[in-house]
Amino acid sequence: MSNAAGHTVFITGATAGFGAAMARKYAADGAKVVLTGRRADRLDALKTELGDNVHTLNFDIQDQDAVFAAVESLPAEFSDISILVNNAGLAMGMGGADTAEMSDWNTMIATNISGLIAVTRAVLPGMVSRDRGHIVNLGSVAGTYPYPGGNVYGATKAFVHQFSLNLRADLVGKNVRVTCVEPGMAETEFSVVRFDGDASKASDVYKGMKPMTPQDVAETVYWATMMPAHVNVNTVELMATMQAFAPFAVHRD
Ligand code: NDP
Ligand code: 8X3
Repeated sequence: MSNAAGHTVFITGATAGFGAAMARKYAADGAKVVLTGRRADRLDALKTELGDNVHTLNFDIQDQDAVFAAVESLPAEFSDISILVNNAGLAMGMGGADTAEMSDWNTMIATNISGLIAVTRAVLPGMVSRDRGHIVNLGSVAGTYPYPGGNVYGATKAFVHQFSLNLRADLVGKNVRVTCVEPGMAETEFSVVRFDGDASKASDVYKGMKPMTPQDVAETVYWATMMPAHVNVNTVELMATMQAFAPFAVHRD
């Protein structure tokens, strides 16, 4: 196993949760990190905390022009991205498909799918031309196992899973690896966002069970990227020990 010195790691959604934990992990291990998100104050705080090896980019991933402009704007010392972590994403609502807000569905698609592919498209040519790279996409167990209210969120994560495999297909023979990391329940701001700022509904999600932590997921991403160069970890699914699978639903009269 190598360590992260000599890497430039571009992490989307670094202002909270998994992204912030990954920023700390890679920076502590000697990487340069490029941290993105919409909350500029949090990016500034991370820069103050983590020091000179940090460059921040403040943009909304739903704005594809802003994505390409942000990647173009990188100063030379941060432009040779060797690891891209496509982490920014969100769930909005848990209503049924017949009552869910179209605007929530559109925001999830614009962020989890359109934003993720834009960052990938902006960063990938540099990786291919340098013949060095690793893209880690944040999928979810929700992309594999359906649950009530998971409708469009789960479908966006199924896209992330398949996009990751298809990237592998396109990149075979090039020195660019692709991994999809697919966690289950982990306590971050995810549920606060999902329930539109309702902190008590969000904390109920994790009541009486031990969820995973952002550090657990950061360790997993780090592990996949630090495997020797001839190994590609395709997919990692991880869950809290206290979480498992539902039985099939059967409606009876
Ligand atoms: P958090 O809500 O804690 O963090 C989400 C991050 O995404 C924030 O930094 C946020 O930054 C960023 N983000 C969201 N929307 C945008 C946007 N439009 N433009 C730029 N950045 C954006 O959630 P998690 O850390 O839990 O989630 C990270 C990823 O992991 C997501 O893709 C999520 O779907 C996935 N995931 C989460 C699980 C969980 O249980 N927590 C389980 C499985 C997968 P800002 O608001 O500053 O823009
Ligand atoms: C988040 C995990 O189980 O809340 O992607 O859908 S779950």
